[in-house]
Amino acid sequence: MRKLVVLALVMGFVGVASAQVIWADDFDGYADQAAMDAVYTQAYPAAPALLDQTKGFSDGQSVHFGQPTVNYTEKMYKNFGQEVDGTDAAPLKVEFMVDLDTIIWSTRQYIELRGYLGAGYADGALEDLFAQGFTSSGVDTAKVSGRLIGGPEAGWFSYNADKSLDWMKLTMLVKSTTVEYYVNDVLDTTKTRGGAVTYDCIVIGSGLSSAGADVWFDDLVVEIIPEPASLMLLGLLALIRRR
Ligand SMILES: [Ca+2]
Repeated sequence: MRKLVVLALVMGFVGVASAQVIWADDFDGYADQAAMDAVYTQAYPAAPALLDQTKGFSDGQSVHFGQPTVNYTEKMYKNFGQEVDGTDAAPLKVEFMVDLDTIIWSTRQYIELRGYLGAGYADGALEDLFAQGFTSSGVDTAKVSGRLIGGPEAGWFSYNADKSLDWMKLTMLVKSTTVEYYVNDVLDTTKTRGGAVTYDCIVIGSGLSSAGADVWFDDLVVEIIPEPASLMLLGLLALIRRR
């Protein structure tokens, strides 16, 4: 009987501790550009964000941004088909790998989590936005850049972390009243988020001119992660089971 109770508890916490994946893409499964374009919407179809079939982080493919000379080029988005939000108990995580081939001030490429009044990209007013990547003005352009548009700290900001020529893992954790920005799993900056808003799409690429560096994004994950307390309990239960 006791074993059954422990098993039920473990199953319960496994349920709590399993991340709820909202969107995930390693860009590895696309046979060609058309296959990726069938999954994402290109904001500017005449100058699309490009599938790179020669380079990736954990595999051989990624999404690649060259050096667009004009605005309104190279940006794509994915609507989640649902509204999501994060809390302290269950943060909403946006994570991806990014690579640069040159460290130069003029790079403008990033990934954004957006929330519109309606059901997805450009459906009514833009209510909130968080970004990670690189921008070229109003920040220390030697560093990684981040952005939020709501709350008392709205605007672009510079990370503590420098840009790198190695693949970097960038992570945003949207919690109840804060957003945490991480580089390679290390907390870099914490900002106060605006009011309660739900999020409905992910946007890849700035759509802006971006001279000097090529940028690749890979291994994108948007998910709601379990609270650390649940993970700790799960670990404890696993220990009890082992004993
Ligand atoms: Ca990949």
